[in-house]
Amino acid sequence: MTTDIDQLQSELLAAVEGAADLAALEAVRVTALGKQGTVTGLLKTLGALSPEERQTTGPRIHSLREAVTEALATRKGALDREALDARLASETLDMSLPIGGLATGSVHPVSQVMEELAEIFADLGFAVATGPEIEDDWHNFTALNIPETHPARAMHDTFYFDEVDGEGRKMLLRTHTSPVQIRTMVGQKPPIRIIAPGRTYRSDSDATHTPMFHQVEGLVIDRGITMGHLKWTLETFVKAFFERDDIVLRLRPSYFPFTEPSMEVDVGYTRDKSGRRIIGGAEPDGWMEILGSGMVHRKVIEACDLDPNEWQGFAFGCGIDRLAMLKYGIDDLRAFFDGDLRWLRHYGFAALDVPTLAQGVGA
Ligand code: 2NM
Repeated sequence: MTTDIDQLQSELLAAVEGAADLAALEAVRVTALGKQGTVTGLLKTLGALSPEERQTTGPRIHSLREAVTEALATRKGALDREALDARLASETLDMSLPIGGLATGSVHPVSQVMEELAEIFADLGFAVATGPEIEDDWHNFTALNIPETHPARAMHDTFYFDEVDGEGRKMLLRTHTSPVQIRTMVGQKPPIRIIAPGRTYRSDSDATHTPMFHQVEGLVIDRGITMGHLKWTLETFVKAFFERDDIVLRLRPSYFPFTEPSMEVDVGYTRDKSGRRIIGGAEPDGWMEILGSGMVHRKVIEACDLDPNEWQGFAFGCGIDRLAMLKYGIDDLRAFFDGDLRWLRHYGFAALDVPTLAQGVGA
């Protein structure tokens, strides 16, 4: 009997040790401790033994059961850990994988530049304002001191709708973002500091003009605003945008109906070794026009129900598409709106890899 029990114990412990997985271990458990199990069978024989035999054999069988139970628990713990390790190894998600392999899109250069503009002007205290792309001729023209006879109002320049709005105003696709400035001046009390970026529309189509293009305009209205504030703001903006300090601006007198005085703003460029124009340089080789600006005309301030003797301001406007071309070296405007995936992959920015002002645009 004694040797049977010893023999059985070493067989069972070997089987427990040898169980390759949880299913095999469970099979060993049933073989030993199940209803028909070998150890269970031995326990059942105790009742038929004489009291003396029970005293010697009983403890041996119980210790057999304990040894097997403990071995089963130990082995189960080891197999559970192995199973968890295998799962962790096969199910990990590598958070450091480059998104290039997973990303399905990229940030368009126009969106990229809009983000940069918002960031630069936010630092100067400007909010971003938006408005409808379908406008009425009061907000787009009349309030801006653009006369009925002005060529910009002509059918061949502006996209008009057949309908008029509830107040009998002609409906059109806005030709600039200036109506956003008008809506802001009508709707909120000065001081005002905003930029208005967005889509604009003109009936124009050639190598350098698309019927839809993007503009950003800026507006400051406060007491005692001067041309000095305008010049400093534009200089600060241009230097931040092109990321160099040695940029010279040239202000040329000009004419816009909505500003007086008005001026066009040129940036000085120099040439690199291969003769390409580079924005900036203390001693410019030539000038590129990039902005229009001026002091907001008192008739515009009056049209928005503000007193021009109390409130003055400056405004400016420029083409975002052109800014993007100059900054990122893109030479074909029409490709901006073709939706060619190869172009977007080449010129697009990764959503999580947006160049910041601190980081620069790199080589
Ligand atoms: C430009 C040039 C000059 C301009 C003026 C206004 C407003 F609404 F305040 F009168 N908004 N934008 C402006 C002035 C725009 O773009 C070339």
